[in-house]
Amino acid sequence: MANLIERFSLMSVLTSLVGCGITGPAHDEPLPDVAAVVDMGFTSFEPDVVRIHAGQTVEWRNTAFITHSVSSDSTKAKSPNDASIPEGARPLNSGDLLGGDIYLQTFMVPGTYKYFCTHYEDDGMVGTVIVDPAPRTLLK
Ligand SMILES: [Cu+2]
Repeated sequence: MANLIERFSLMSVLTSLVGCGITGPAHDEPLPDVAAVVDMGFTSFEPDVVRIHAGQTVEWRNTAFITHSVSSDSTKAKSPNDASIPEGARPLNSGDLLGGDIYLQTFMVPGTYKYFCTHYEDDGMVGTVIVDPAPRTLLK
C-alpha cells in the first residue's frame, strides 16, 4: 500500500514537471554530429567557453524552464564587451528559446565569438565560442 502511494506521488511529480516545460529536445541526447554542447541553466551558459574547428556545429540547449537566447548582435548588447564576432562572420541570433528548445549553429569563419542572452546579460549570462581553423584532414 505504501508502495502504491509512493508510486502515485512520483507520477504526480513527473506530471507537474512536464507541465512546467521540462521536456523538449533540450532534454534529449545531443544530436550526434555536434562538436560542443552548451546548456542554458537559470542564468548561465555551461560551459561558458567552448572551442571547436571551423565547419563544426555547437548545440545550445535550454534545459531551464525560462526563456533564453543566444545573440552576438552588438546593437542589442548592454555591454559592448559581451558581443563580438570575427570579420566576415554572421552574428549569432537564436531568437527566443523557450524551455526545452535547442539552437544549432555551424561556424565557418575562424575566430572568437562572444555572445550573450538578450534576457539575462545583466546577470552575467554570457559565453564564448572559439573557432580554430579547420584541420587539413577536414578540408577534403
Ligand atoms: Cu538567458
